[in-house]
Amino acid sequence: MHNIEALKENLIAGKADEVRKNVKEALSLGLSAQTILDEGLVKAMDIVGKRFKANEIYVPEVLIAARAMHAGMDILKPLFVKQGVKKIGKIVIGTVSGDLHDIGKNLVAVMMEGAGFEVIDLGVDISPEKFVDAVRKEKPTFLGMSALLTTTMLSMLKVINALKEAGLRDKVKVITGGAPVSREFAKEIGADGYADDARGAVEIARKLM
Ligand code: B1M
Repeated sequence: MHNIEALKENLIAGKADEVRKNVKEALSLGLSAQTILDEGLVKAMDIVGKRFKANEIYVPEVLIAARAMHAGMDILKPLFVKQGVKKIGKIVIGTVSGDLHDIGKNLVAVMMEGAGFEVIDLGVDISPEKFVDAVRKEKPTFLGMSALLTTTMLSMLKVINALKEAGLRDKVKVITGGAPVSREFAKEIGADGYADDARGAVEIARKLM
């Protein structure tokens, strides 16, 4: 079987060790890290998402698939991140309050790092207070927020309001993203930018510099 097909099947089945092996094999066959990410890991996770939505699989299966995705990403990450290159800016990033989805946010973090930004990843379920504290402490160029649930996307507005209250809103550019977030929504809540994927996040950051 073609290596990428095997990788996808193993990711969907949540076989982290196999995924690690498949990613290493794909690299040794000369496939680029970007191709393995786009055509393998992300496509497989898309299939997982569709099956989850259709109630063909449930949270435990999705969780082990997510773990397998992270296992693959861990191998690719150093290949995206250039060592010793002077950083062109800093981004504080996190998934908003009440939301535990981090695969997309992690991809954005890897791509931003690869593009030469210093990334401070706060993790998941980050409260407005924590975002504000991090902006105060780190003085980043960008604040990136990710939300995957329609019930948590409004937390982004809470963060923006909290930044205003802290007198920090004009000190940082706010970038938003995640499946339910749209350009219109981002504009409505007063964010500076929106991206629908990780590469788009890098593009918008470069544009806003
Ligand atoms: Co959740 N989940 N989930 N889930 N989950 C969704 C989001 C859902 C759409 C599935 C569905 O029912 N159709 C649905 C949300 C419905 C809605 O609100 N409209 C849903 C639900 C309901 C839930 C629970 C409530 C389920 C339950 O418990 N009953 C629960 C909530 C938990 C919580 O957060 N409080 C839950 C739990 C989970 C798991 C823990 C099992 C797992 C998360 C594991 C993890 O992340 N570590 C999970 C997963 C994996 C998914 C799906 C299947 C896949 C998400 C994903 O990782 N996609 C998802 C279905 C789907 O999206 N199709 C689903 C791959 C990833 C690469 O894409 O995250 O979109 P994505 O990120 C992209 C872009 O959006 C963008 O770039 C990324 C890379 O290209 N992007 C940004 C993301 N952040 C960005 C930030 C930016 C810019 C771009 O700037 C800063």
